[in-house]
Amino acid sequence: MTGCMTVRGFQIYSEKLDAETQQAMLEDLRQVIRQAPMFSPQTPFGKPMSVRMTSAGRVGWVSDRNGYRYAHRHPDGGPWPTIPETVLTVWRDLVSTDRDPDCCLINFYGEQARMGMHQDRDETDFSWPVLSLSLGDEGLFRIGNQTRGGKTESIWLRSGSVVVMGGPARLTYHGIDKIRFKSSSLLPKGGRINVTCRVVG
Ligand SMILES: O=C(O)CCC(=O)C(=O)O
Ligand SMILES: [Mn+2]
Repeated sequence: MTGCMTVRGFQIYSEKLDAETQQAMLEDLRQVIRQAPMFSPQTPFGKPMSVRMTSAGRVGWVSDRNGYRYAHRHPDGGPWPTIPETVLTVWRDLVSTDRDPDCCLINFYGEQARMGMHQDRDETDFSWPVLSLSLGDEGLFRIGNQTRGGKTESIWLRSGSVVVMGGPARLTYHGIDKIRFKSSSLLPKGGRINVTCRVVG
């Protein structure tokens, strides 16, 4: 495991999770997806998002014509599964043992998927960091500023990379510009999974 570097307050562990841990986490996430299938959200403006997603935890993140928000139920009406232990272990290691996250959002990026520059600001409590775990193909992560625009820095997140976005970086703009499709063999059909854990408040 290599160390941690800090880019604009984002703590980046590029090789945090070893191959065995990645495989175990993937199996746990597949179990979550079986209970709470991935869906394709729409932005509040009615545009389909290129990323597919689902959640585990007390609440899940959803988006549709009614806005971006946390919901107690999956869009199908079912409950969200509990957050897998493999994910909680990383949270307790890098963020806190005092409390677990409320939401574990699972994003899937196919070959053409991306995520535009945004802030994570649908939570009511910003005092806790957001923990991000990457599995599968590499994704080009762009880090901006506390307000939209300005110079940015980009870094490739690979399978097993972990990012902690806390303190002043909690409200920094960020996004995913592209995926290096089939750069990893973890997901046999290619693609990238990103898991973000948040205290919602
Ligand atoms: O895919 C990533 O690495 C970032 C995901 C993200 O920013 C989010 O879900 O809010
Ligand atoms: Mn985000």
